[in-house]
Amino acid sequence: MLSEQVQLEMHHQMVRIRRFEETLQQVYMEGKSPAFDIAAGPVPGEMHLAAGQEPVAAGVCLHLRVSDAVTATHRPHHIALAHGMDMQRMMAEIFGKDTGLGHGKGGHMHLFDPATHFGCSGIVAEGMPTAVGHALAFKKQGRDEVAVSFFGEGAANQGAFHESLNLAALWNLGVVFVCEDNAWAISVPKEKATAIANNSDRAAAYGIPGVLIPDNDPVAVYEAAGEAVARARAGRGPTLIEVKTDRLLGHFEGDAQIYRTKDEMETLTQRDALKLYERRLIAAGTLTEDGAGQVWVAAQAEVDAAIEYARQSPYPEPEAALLHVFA
Ligand SMILES: Cc1ncc(C[n+]2csc(CCOP(=O)(O)OP(=O)(O)O)c2C)c(N)n1
Repeated sequence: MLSEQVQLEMHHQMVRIRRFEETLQQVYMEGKSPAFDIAAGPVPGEMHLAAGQEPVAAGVCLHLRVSDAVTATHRPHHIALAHGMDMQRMMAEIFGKDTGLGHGKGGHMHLFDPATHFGCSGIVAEGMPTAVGHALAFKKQGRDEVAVSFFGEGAANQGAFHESLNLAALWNLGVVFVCEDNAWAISVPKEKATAIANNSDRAAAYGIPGVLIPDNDPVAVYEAAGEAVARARAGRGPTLIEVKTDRLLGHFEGDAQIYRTKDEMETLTQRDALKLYERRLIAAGTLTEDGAGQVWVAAQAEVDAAIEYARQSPYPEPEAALLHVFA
């Protein structure tokens, strides 16, 4: 049984993420509509939001120290927030501002933060070998920090997935691989691209534990991640966790999602993991209706402050364009 504190903290993190993603969804569209113009408005470029995938972030990251290494994907906000990234500097980076984590050069898919040992990339599957490298470094330094790699089920068909699992297993490294199976890689359904139903079964090929979380439940994720992180910290090697999660929004903002049926969209809304979890906490008396409302209001205020910080921040000077980049 999870402590009330952990249950409430997971709810808090999930609400923060949801408000962040939904607010950013609105702001992103400023200046881009009615004719979608990807370069216009305060947030230029693509935008991949993770509403619906909050249980994965909240359930895993509550076990981590900021000194643990985390790698994520082109859909990184939920993980970055749950791992403790500064929301204002993160938002400023998304807006391309000089006060951003990468002085506005990376944007939303390239959030790099030494303070929380966090990195992500627009290159699918990039984070897996990077996490193995982090874990190898921790081992050589005699530290008990762990590395966690989050990736989509589409990425699990890349060679880097297999290479990473093999080396992590062979060298007995403290890596937790977390597959966020949201059933879609852009518009490609999983069953059209993957030979087996559950990527967690692939762990057996490398002699490591494979754990399947069949629904988008933060408590189940928290429990599985607890074991995997403890195992990694104790020097007992890697684990692969697969969570069947839900991408409530499009692959990117502006995606018309013509590949999804109306029925699927309705089912997704009805089984929204955050709403179900909140109702469960209220039914159990762990949270009151008022208390839940306050969490949403506080989260909105935190996000609004981050948006305001990003809007007010200056763009980098043109002379800085070639600083800190490969040229
Ligand atoms: C190496 C590489 N190949 C292809 C792409 C184009 N691409 C961007 S996202 C994506 C789908 C990724 O699907 P998945 O790993 O399931 O993550 P999700 O988008 O569902 O979070 C693809 C193919 C890319 N960015 N990098």
